[in-house]
Amino acid sequence: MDSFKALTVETLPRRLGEVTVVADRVGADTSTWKVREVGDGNLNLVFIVEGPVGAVVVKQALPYVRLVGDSWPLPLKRSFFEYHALTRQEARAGVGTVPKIYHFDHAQALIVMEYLEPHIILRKALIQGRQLPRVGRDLGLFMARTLFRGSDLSMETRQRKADVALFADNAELCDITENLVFSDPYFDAKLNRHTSPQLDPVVAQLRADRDLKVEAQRLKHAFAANAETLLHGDLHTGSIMVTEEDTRMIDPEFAFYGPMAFDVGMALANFWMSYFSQRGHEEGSSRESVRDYLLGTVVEAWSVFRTEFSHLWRTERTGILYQKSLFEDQGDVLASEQALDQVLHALFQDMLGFAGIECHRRILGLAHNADFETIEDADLRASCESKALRFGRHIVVNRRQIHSIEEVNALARLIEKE
Ligand code: SR1
Ligand code: MG
Repeated sequence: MDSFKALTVETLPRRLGEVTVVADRVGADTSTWKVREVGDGNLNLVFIVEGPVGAVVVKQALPYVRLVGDSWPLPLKRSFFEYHALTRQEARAGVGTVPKIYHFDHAQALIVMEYLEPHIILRKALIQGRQLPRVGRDLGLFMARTLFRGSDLSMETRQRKADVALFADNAELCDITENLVFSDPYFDAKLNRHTSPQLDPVVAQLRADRDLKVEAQRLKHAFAANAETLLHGDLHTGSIMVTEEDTRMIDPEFAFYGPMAFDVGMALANFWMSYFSQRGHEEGSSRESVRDYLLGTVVEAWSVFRTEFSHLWRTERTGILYQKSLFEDQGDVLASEQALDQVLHALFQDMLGFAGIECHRRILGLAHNADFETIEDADLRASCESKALRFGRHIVVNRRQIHSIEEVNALARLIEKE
């Protein structure tokens, strides 16, 4: 087995030209290949390889965190987890919800996959003020199908336990989330940064907020201890590629078995952050309709998620939890509906908690969002960020008193107008 070597634009054709499936997709004569490195994420190399026959994407893990450098080593095995997560997501959510995989090389930590064109990253589209009509529905379906079908509500339990054990080895990526998401934002951690000194007073207030810190740790406890389903693990708007007609979820290298509400909370938080950032992108023309679109998309994603999850509950509940033999087979359909309501209610509350935490870490922690970072005017940026921080605090701490997604959006509108 060849030892790992990071690819470059120059070495890639030689290294992949002999892989039949790649040559078939791009063209056999590697001298005709055009290779670009386009990775702008925090961790990996990403190449687009184009040739006379077609194009592919090559994603390769590096043995360290790209954003920070080789002072922060990170295992290559994350590529193995990404590959296995993509295959499970495609099986559970359907062909066309994730990129097609053409080739996986374990030793080189690389995945050759479908080049999605003319797709762009959803976050970039939202910063431009584009309103993608399919994304709420597609995201809601994807989350319901992957989260339900990866859980003990659906899977054969021995197989699920084996899978939990397999993904438990993605511990270093979980460690990143456990620290960067749940703890660092709430104290003066070394890797923290916030770009606007104007935020100093609100940051100090959050870090002194006992209720918030206790809730953040309760949510961290759920993240670390509740191996409920196979999560994407990093489902934000930078992990979604879109056109007007198509939506694909990418980048599940943080995949592991955790609480269902984590993916949903992280995804919706990024729409709410986009909402609070829009004021910073108005440049003379109002973004009111974009703001309405974003809150509408949140409602759609959540209600499609709920409806599809409920449908799967009623039609595919083949696992060890809430067995039909206890409920429907005894003629007690209402018991099954009561249990479903309770599961969805708990999921909604935890979703709000995870969403609020995600808002905080993207403004105060190491890994920020371009939604805010690309606002040049420092005062305007700080005002947008401060609203998102206050919104986040409210939905974390008061999540048990909030009963509908419309209530959350009404709160967002109130804070946005302040
Ligand atoms: C050091 S990695 C920082 C962040 O980038 C990834 O996309 C995840 O969101 C992670 O938290
Ligand atoms: Mg990523």
